[in-house]
Order: sequence, then C-alpha cells, then structure tokens
Amino acid sequence: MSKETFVAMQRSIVDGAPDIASQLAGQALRAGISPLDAINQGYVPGMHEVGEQFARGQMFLPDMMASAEAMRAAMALLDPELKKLGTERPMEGIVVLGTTKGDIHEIGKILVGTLLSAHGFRVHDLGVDVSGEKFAAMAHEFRADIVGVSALLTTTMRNQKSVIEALEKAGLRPHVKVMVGGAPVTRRWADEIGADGYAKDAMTAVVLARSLMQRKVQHPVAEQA
Ligand code: B12
Repeated sequence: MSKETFVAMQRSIVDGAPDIASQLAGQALRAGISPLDAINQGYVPGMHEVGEQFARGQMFLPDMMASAEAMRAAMALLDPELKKLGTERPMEGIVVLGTTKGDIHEIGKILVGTLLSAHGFRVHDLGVDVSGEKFAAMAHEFRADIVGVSALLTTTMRNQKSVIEALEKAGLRPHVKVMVGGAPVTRRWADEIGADGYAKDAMTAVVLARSLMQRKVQHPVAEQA
C-alpha cells in the first residue's frame, strides 16, 4: 500500500470523515498493512494537523470533535487487530491507566492501553477525568505494578502530580511505578513531579513499561528505600 493511502488516512481525520477513515482502515488490514503503521503514519499525523489548525484558529471545537469521531471509527477496526498480538504472550505486568481529572482526552491513552495489552500487559483502563484517589483505589484493587497517567492539557498536567500524591497517601507508592504521558508532558516534567518515567508515544510506553517492570523485580529493596 502506498504513501497516498497514508495521506488519505490523514485527510480523513482532518476532514472529520468517519466513514472514509473506517473504509481506509479496512482496506489497509485487507492489504496486510500493520495496524500500527496505519495509526502512526496515517491517522496520528492527521490528529497533529487538527491540533495545529485548532491552535491557529482555522478549526473549531465541533471540527475537532468530528476528527476525534473519525479517529475512533478507524480505531474500532484497528484496535482488535492490535490486541490479537498480545493473546499468546506471558503476562508482563498489571497496569492501571487513565486520564487525569478535568481532562476528557482519551484517544492517545486508549492507544497506549491497546499496545500495552498487545505486548502482554494486563491493562485496566479507568477512562477519563479520573481523580488521584480513584487511581490509588484502583491500583490497590487490581494490585497494579504500574500506574499510567495521561494528560493532554497544560491545565490538567498538574493533576498527574496529584495521582502520585494520592498513591503516597495510600501507602502504595513503594510498590507501584508511575509513568506519565500526553502531548504537553515532557521528561523534565516527569522528573519534577517524581514520576518513574515518561514516554512520548504508545510504542515507547511499552518499552518504558518493560523497563519499569525490570526495575521492580531487580531492585525490590532499593525501591522501598
Ligand atoms: C482530539 C482532540 C480533542 C477531542 C478529544 C476527543 C477524545 N475522545 O479524546 C475533543 C474535541 C473532545 C477535545 C476537547 C478539548 N481540547 Co483538545 N485536542 C484534540 C487533539 C486535536 C488531538 C488529541 C489526540 O487525540 N491526539 C492523537 C493521540 C494519538 O496522541 P496523544 O493524545 O498525544 O497521545 C500519544 C502520546 O501523547 C502518548 N501518551 C498519551 N497518553 C499517555 C499516557 C501515558 C502513561 C504514556 C506513557 C504516554 C501517553 O502516547 C499517545 C499515543 O502515541 C489535540 C491536539 C494535539 N496535537 O494533541 C487537541 C488539544 C489537546 N486540545 C486542546 C484544547 C484546548 C481542548 C479544549 C480545552 C477545547 C475547548 N475550548 O473546549 C477541550 C478540553 C476538554 C477537556 N476538559 O478535556 C489543546 C490543548 C492546549 C493546551 N496546551 O492545554 C490541544 C493541544 C489543541 C491545540 N493545539 O490547542 N480535544
């Protein structure tokens, strides 16, 4: 499949056209294109363009919502294919994932969850607008190894810190690694709030989660210090 297909996928997101986005995803799968390539080279660049146009005032909220709808339509086909990859693998670890309080962006977080599942992690997705207390309660209930916190707004990033504080308050922090992500989040921010790691995209999140699991296993004593 050609570069034009990826460009058409990008266009379908910018145009907010769910039918076309879904049709192209189906075609890509039938042509043997990896679902991850379709996402990373087709649909996600479309989302970035939407964000840029919105920031320039060339697009408005309803347009952005239509683009999100188109992305969801494509993901409805691609997501199950990605998840299939994980069924044959040994369990790598338990992850509790969510978007911070005040924030309803979920597309990237869902993608992170899908890829973690596809690589053998058991993922409990708490959804969006999740308080620190809820993260802590669910981390306890599911015996999470890792808590993953997404934030897409500069105003909700600080709630990632609240999640860490809630884990500390619940006495869970020594047992749970925290990874953070989302468009405005940086490694520096992750360090500043005391997170264990930051990843810029879903595939890097898998690599990070694996390394956090290794740190958990190899340094259990140091971890509790
Ligand atoms: C789609 C979208 C929406 C949709 C969300 C739909 C949904 N169900 O998710 C809707 C229309 C609802 C929306 C609403 C708003 N949005 Co909006 N939105 C976007 C947009 C265009 C794309 C986001 C997206 O899905 N990207 C695609 C995914 C795949 O990428 P991603 O989310 O970054 O995720 C990847 C990485 O960040 C990372 N990652 C993500 N989470 C995590 C978690 C962990 C643990 C790890 C390790 C990694 C990780 O991996 C992901 C996969 O590779 C962005 C622009 C942008 N470039 O981000 C604006 C953007 C985020 N939105 C913005 C704004 C302003 C808003 C609104 C405030 C607008 C308004 N006036 O109401 C509201 C906020 C509502 C709220 N309270 O949350 C601004 C934020 C500005 C800022 N700096 O704070 C942006 C940047 C647009 C802009 N350029 O101005 N939005």
